[in-house]
Amino acid sequence: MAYALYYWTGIQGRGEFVRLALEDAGADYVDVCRRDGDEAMVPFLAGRQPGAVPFAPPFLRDGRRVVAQTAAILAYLAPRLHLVPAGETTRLRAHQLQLTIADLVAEAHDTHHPLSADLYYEDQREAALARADAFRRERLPKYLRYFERELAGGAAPRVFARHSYVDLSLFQLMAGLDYAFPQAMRRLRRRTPRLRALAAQVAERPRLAAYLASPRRLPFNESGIFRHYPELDEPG
Ligand SMILES: N[C@@H](CCC(=O)N[C@@H](CS)C(=O)NCC(=O)O)C(=O)O
Repeated sequence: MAYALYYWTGIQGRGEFVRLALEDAGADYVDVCRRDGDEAMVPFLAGRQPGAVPFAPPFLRDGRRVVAQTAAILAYLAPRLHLVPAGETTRLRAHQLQLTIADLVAEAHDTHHPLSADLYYEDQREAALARADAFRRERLPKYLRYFERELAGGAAPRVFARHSYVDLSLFQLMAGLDYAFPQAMRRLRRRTPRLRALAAQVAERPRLAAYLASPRRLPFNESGIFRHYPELDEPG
C-alpha cells in the first residue's frame, strides 16, 4: 500500500524533507493535500482518525499507522526505504543529526517569525532584523561548523559509509539556507567544503535529479520556512 504524505499545498517547508526521502527511494506515495486539498488533514489533526494524533503537518499515514514530526517520520521510513545503514548506534546517530537539522530549521524560521508564528512578518520586522543578525553571526556558523566536523570522519561526501536520509536532509538544509541567506552563505562557503561536496553529490542522484527538475519540486518562496527577505541577509 502507498505511503500517504500530508503537508500544506504550495508550502516549501518541513514536508520537503520527507518528500525527498520518498522521491530518492522511488517509494510508492501519495501527496494527499496536493491531490485532495489541505482539508484532508483536518480529521487527523482533530483526532477523528485512528492512530496517533499529529500536532502539525507533516505527517505520514502507512496503513492505519500515523507518524508525525519530521525526524520521527524519517526515522520510521529510513529502514523501510533503505535510507540508513543497519545498527542501533548508526540509526541513533542519524536520528540525532536529523534532530539537530530540525533545530537549525526552527532557528531559520524564527529569523522571520521571532515573536510568533501567528503574526505576519511585517508585524515583527524589527525583532526579525535583530534575530536574523544574531542568527547569521553566531548560530548559522556554529551549526555549519558542527555538520562540517561530523562530515570529517572519513565518509565524506556522505555522513555514513553509504547514502542515507541525513545526506538528503543536509542537501535540503543547504538549499534552503542558500535561498534565504545568499550573502551569508557565500561568506561561509570556504568554511563548508564538505557540506558543499555532499550537496553536489546528492543533487546528482538520478531519482533526485529527476525530482528536482520536475514540477513536483516547489521553488522556495516567502510562504515557506526558508524565506528570502534581503534585509535579513548580510548586505551584498
Ligand atoms: N517539530 C515539527 C514541527 C511541525 C511544524 O511546525 N509544522 C508547521 C509547518 S512546517 C505547521 O504547520 N505548524 C502549525 C502549528 O504549529 O500550529 C516537525 O519537525 O515536524
